[in-house]
Amino acid sequence: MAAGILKLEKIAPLIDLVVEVRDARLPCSTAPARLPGRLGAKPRFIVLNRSDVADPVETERWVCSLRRKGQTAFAIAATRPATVRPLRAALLSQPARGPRLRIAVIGAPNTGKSSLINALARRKGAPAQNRPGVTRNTGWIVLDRRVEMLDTPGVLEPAIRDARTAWQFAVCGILPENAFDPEDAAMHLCAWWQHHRPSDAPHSLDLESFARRRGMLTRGDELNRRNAAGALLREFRAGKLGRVTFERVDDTR
Ligand SMILES: Nc1nc2c(ncn2[C@@H]2O[C@H](COP(=O)(O)OP(=O)(O)OP(=O)(O)O)[C@@H](O)[C@H]2O)c(=O)[nH]1
Ligand SMILES: [Mg+2]
Repeated sequence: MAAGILKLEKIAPLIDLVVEVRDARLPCSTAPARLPGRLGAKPRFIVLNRSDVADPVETERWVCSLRRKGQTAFAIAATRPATVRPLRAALLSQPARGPRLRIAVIGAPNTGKSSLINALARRKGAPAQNRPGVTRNTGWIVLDRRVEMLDTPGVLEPAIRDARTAWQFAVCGILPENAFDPEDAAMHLCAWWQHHRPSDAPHSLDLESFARRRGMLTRGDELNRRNAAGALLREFRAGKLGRVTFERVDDTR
């Protein structure tokens, strides 16, 4: 991790612009606490990714709020290339200091940095997988004749300020799977769901009825809580339980 941050510091002088990728479900706490070295002083675009699984009204509010504060912000879903077009056009119109505009894509683990680069470059140049820690090295990827992008590993781990942020990181897939107990994370999500579930979510959420609906109970009506928790987290992450934003603009004012 420290070595990764050192690398970011070293590449800072080469960079014209930083694209900071955050999770649209946690737009506040997935912001890196501090950008290393001179990267913090570069022009920056803030990108709220995974907007396809976040509450669309909240995402719109976040983008407006960031723009009102003078920041350049976009909501995208890197896995849906059409949503990336306005960001791509804005990047291509940015001035470069040298023959090519050099952009670093940074952010927390598993927020979709490599997927974004692939969507912008319109090809699969950067390895992307659904677990944190996939990108291990930095690497340049050409976006067009005069723009290149640097994929970076998710070394800028955001601060886990409290127990709530910890379980929300766990359910959003930002923590490695071996860093939390899935049953515990699922229980927290079920408790949160009681008061905050999306208006179009048909059911309240508890492990047992979830497992029953999915036919996951054994013949003796026994619940394998670990398996049920794993399935529940997978469905949540894929947006199948509803589109959820944990951090609302109004809560952070
Ligand atoms: N639903 C949804 N999934 C996404 C989106 N963007 C990325 N993903 C998925 O999220 C997973 C992680 O994406 P990556 O692009 O590897 O994330 P990363 O930030 O590069 O991850 P590290 O390199 O490990 O830090 C992949 O399975 C992607 O398909 C999105 O906008 N919506
Ligand atoms: Mg990556």
